[in-house]
Amino acid sequence: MIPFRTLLAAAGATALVSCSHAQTAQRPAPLPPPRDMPAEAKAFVDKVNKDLKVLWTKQATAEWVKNTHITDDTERNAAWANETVMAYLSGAIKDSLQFQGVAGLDADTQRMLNLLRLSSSLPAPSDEAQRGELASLAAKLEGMYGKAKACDASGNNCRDLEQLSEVMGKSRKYGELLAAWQGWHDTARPMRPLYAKLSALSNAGAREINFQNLGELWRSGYDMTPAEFEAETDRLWQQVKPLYDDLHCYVRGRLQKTYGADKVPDGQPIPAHLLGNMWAQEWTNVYPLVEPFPGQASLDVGKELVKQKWDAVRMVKLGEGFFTSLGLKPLPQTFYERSQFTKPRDREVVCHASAWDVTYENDLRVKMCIKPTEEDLVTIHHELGHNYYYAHYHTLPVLFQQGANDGFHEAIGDALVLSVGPDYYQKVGLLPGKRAESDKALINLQMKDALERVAFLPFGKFIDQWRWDVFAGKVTEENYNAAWWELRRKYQGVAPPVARSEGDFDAGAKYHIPSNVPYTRYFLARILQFQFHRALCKVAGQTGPLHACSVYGNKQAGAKLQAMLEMGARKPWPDALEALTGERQMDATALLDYFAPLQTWLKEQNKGRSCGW
Ligand code: X8Z
Ligand code: ZN
Repeated sequence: MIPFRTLLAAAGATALVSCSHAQTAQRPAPLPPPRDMPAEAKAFVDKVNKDLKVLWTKQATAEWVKNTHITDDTERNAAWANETVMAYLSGAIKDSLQFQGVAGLDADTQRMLNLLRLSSSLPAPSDEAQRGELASLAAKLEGMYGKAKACDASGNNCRDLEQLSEVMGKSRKYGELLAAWQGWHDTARPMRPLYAKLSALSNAGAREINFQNLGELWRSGYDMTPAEFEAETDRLWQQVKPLYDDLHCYVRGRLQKTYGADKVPDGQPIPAHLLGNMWAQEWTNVYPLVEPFPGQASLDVGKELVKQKWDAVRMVKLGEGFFTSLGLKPLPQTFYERSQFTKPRDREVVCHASAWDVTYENDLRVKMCIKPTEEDLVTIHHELGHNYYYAHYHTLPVLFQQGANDGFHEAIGDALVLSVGPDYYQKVGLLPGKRAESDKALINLQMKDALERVAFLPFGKFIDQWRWDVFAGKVTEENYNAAWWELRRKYQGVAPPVARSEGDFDAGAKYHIPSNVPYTRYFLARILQFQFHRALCKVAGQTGPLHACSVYGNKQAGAKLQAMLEMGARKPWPDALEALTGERQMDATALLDYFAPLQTWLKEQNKGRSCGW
């Protein structure tokens, strides 16, 4: 395949020959016909779409193989494929600049030109050696994360992230939690210099395509200016912060009862290893410690999954069943043949869950290391949300094969899980016995939901706050770790359980940093999913409180959802949002409505406490 810029160069050479001929002729040769720029632009994006489909398929194939079997060879192979894509994109994006500001472009062409410039979250410099270095750094960092293990001082008794996460979720022993936390965070220390180089090189790549830095490129993907987008995320955070503060205050009070006020003092951030999760991003695992009404009905789906010996395929089929209940098509049979559902015993893999369309033609897969837990059941729905988005837009040109914005992609599966409650679990046999309906049971349920979805909000916000500052040069390698903890303290109200230094690289202990996946998408998704849920409930004709609504089995809701999924990235995201919800702004009022009963209860509980940190 010939990259488009090679063709352009050839055309340019021809024009030069005829020009020199004109100088020697008796009569001036007729002027070349004026360029039809709109038509050229259209032809250009057509060609780019075709080229990218081939290149991205090769890249995704190499990435799939690497992610499901990490070796030096598969890493190198993936790095090569990435390098080829990087080289093509830096050429094509530069070529596309000739169409900037050209009048008369059709809307699709104009949009695809913009999307092309934003299409890589890791743009490379045009210098070949630098590009090669960037590609190999990216592959290496992701591999380091995937293979990382915490071993004891003698190098024995190694534990991987899955094992350490189990400790983080289940143990209530301060020291045991600390060892698991510290063990994992130590694995990221060697990533620090590699990450510094990776950000310098991709920043240089971003500058070559006229962004001030990589953060500006990332913030440009939202149909508004980067500054407007940053202000928008701040506005959304301010909408939800009071609810987070109420939850933080209550949870800290309860953790005090378990670990003592000396370990969890009032007015101070919570030690980051006590919240049931390696990154304190979702707190569901501490539910038993904070349960509002012990003994009242609550869900323990994990226990049932284990008791009834559910395997991974059965869990995935349950997830698929939610989507088909809405009238969406079953997943292709190849999905079940090609996916990785469980962790292979005999090789290293990247366990962090992801969803794929390897050929951009409905070759759907998930890659997970599923265990019979409620957390994994929720993640399955999340991943299938990605797969169903892919399934609905795979006939569009590849530049449109994306979510309306990346937050939309992350929100689909989660929005459907908002319809999953006791009724649903009872129907599918995961909640045996009679279920109680009472105000107390509702608060228990909402608490569990909030530990997942409300606790996450500041985490979703601060990660890119850190990276935006790194890319802008406000945070340098000398203060990576200090800046990381400053933001965690400010947004999450958590603190490191032991002193940290600039020898540590705690950011690297979170998948999306070494893998270079932008993170604001998850913050947006936690807000959008409630907006989607509210809209789907309205279509389904449900008029009760938002937390009580379920759209399971509702075909009208399904049709409305499909109409948005089919748009892909063809239209600006406010158009897609309007198609589903009638609204054109991201807005957290749906989330606040949903949690209104819990927030009232929390405020009551927190009376007389000194909240904040
Ligand atoms: O990375 C993910 C998904 C894949 S897109 C499993 N999530 C974020 C995380 O794990 O940090 C989903 C929730 C937030
Ligand atoms: Zn996702």
